[in-house]
Amino acid sequence: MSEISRRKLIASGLAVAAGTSGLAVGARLARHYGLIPPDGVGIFGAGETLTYAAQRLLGSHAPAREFSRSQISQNPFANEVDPLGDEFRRLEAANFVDWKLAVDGMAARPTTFSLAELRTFPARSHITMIGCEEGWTYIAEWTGVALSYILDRVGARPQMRYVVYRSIQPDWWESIDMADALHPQTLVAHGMNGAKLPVPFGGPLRLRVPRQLGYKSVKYINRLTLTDNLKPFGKGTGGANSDGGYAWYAGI
Ligand SMILES: Nc1nc2c(c(=O)[nH]1)N[C@H]1C(S)=C(S)[C@@H](COP(=O)(O)O)O[C@H]1N2
Ligand SMILES: [Mo]
Repeated sequence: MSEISRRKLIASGLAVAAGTSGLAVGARLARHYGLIPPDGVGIFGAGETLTYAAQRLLGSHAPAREFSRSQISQNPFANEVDPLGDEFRRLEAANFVDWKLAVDGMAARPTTFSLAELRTFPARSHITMIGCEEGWTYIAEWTGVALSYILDRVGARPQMRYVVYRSIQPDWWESIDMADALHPQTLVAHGMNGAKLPVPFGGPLRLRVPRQLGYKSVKYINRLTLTDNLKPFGKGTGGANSDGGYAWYAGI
């Protein structure tokens, strides 16, 4: 961003602090930069749109805070999930050898990867905090394949704007935009604290999006869809959580 446009943005941010007229300015700016979140017409309206746009413009490359090994939580809290179902239990009984991650949509080479294959890809790790919107957090080391590596591998088309990710739990799916999809900390995670990712924490495979709240880190993922349009998915807001009234962009 040029210095001038950055200054303009900061000025409009100040206008926001000054009152509601600033919201209109911010919303206009957000539209100009193509930064209207898919749920931007939701109950939170312009204010939420502005938060998203401001984070995208001012901090789109800022990494989530990383911690030291000594800060890893001794007793991380796994949020309870609905019963995982027969198919999951069958896959688990066979050590997940048949777990697959399908990657489809706007890709030159749509591909289905096995877990074993994903484990041979270059791995990255980071020690970050995950936090639930309900208030609790823990710090863990996450290991996995950078989502950007997978996008590269399948020949993601430059027109794509979102990655939709789905779980074996049909009610759990989410999406992120390219700022998060290409961010080096966004991982298709298969490890936690030096071991295979345990089932309560989303094993065998979880999308780890450390720059957003916990509900964007969907567990038990089995499908990624590259798209330029979120409208055809669910109610069209971009995720199961935003379909239910939460924010689509849950930046922290
Ligand atoms: N498939 C699936 N993914 C999920 C959930 C879930 O119930 N099912 N819960 C989400 C919520 S609300 C949060 S806060 C985090 C919790 O992560 P944790 O269990 O590692 O603490 O996982 C998210 N991913
Ligand atoms: Mo949560």
